[in-house]
Amino acid sequence: MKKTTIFLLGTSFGLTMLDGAKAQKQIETPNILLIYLDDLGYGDMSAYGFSSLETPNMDKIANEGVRFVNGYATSATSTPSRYGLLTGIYPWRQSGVKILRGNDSMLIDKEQMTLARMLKQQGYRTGIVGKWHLGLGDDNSDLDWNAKLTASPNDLGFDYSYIMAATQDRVPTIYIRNGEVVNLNSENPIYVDYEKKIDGCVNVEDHPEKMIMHWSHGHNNSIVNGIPRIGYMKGGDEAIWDDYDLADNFLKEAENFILNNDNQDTPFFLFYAMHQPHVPRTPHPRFEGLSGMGPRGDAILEADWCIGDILKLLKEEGVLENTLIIFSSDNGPVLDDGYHDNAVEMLGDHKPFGDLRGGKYSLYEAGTRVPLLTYWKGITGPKVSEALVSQVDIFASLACLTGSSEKAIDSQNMLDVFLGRSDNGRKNLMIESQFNKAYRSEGWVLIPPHKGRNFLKKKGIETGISNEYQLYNIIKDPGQKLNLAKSKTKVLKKMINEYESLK
Ligand code: NG6
Ligand code: CA
Repeated sequence: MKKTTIFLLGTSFGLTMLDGAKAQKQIETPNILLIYLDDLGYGDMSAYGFSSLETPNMDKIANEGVRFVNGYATSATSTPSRYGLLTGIYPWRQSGVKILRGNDSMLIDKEQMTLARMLKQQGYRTGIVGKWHLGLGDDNSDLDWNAKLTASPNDLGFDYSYIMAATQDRVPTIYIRNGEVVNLNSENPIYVDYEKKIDGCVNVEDHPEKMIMHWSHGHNNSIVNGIPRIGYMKGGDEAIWDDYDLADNFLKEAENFILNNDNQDTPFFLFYAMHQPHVPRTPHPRFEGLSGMGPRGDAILEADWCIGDILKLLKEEGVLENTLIIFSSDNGPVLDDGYHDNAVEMLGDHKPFGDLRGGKYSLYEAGTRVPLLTYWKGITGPKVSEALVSQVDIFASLACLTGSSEKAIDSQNMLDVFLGRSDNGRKNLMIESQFNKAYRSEGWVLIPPHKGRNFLKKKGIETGISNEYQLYNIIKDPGQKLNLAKSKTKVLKKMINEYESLK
């Protein structure tokens, strides 16, 4: 891994030096560690001030780096947010970018520019460890888990990938390394079906007694390791993961990726896509009961511990000073997301949503406004930034940092903002829930009328959908309590015009 700083042009990072009439730009290539949690809410880590959990390692990144209070995922669910993060393109521009099943084909075209490909071009060794959820294989109608997959992260600029296909509540429940199922026994092939029950597979309907965890909604197909899941799966027993080892296993892979780079003087880019605190929540038994909030809280503590272990490794290896860490979450929090795990009952004073309205799946702020942190020892922070930034901007910002001329249509160069040197964030931002959009412009949020349910009863989350315009002053009213659409008609008109021209 890279321990020293490479100065390609100029001398002082981030500044433009005037050399006669010619401006030269400084370029740096630190290691880049992108830590991405799954469903971690704005209020879930203690640094944001709403949590009764103690997350010292996430807090270290927050308190020594830049902590964004107006940082957004592009979307209120996983697949679209990951698409926006990796491509720099708003996910709603491409049809079909919605929560994927475990056997859907890869959403991103193999030729498309991605964050990994751009950094690879700049000399990075690139890897992803953890949750993928952007589809695999060229065509899901003939997706064969028993052969090398025809499309995987390795076709999008990742030199190394060690992933779960979708989510831990979707089959197949297996690890995939560089496009091949890990520990596959060819005598016991894997079959996956999302349309119909596979004959002979252990499932909820035929074998309810095999469940050790119970579903509250949705997760009633195959049972793997006693946990009911979405989709049917049969075979592949040797390859099936241990749910309680997911965190340790991904951590080991992430750390090995960092360490294996030792003999090369190239920087690494690691997308450490953590699976916590998404359902089913199966923290390792050593975290059981530590949060007093049940598995959801314990899973967050487990994630925090993993992050601490990586920070320790970076320090021990002498590369913390030369590593830019970006930390965020793919969407907002949800308590009951389909399993009975006491997340609602044991919540206590903890506020996963912070002071925001809505949650995962929602057009209200808690759907997409997420923890967002940057930390580069000696360069960033400590700072709390109010600048408006989105994960979609990471592409252009890292392109600028590493001297790439690659561009992505929706990605704005926020490098100075991400490094805490400027407060000049985005002027506006499109926000997306499952199928609808909202629009933020500086201190205002517009939610246009949409059709659909305004409340997800089983999840206890307001969707933000209404048949009337909603307009909120998001600075004075972060909890979106007061709809000003009828009183602030001028602002409303301006917002509608801007929204219509963007969407
Ligand atoms: C939903 C699942 C939910 C979760 C989500 C994806 C049901 C009822 N709900 O369809 O449990 O898996 O998809 O979450 O099945 S995400 O964070 O990956 O977007
Ligand atoms: Ca998620």
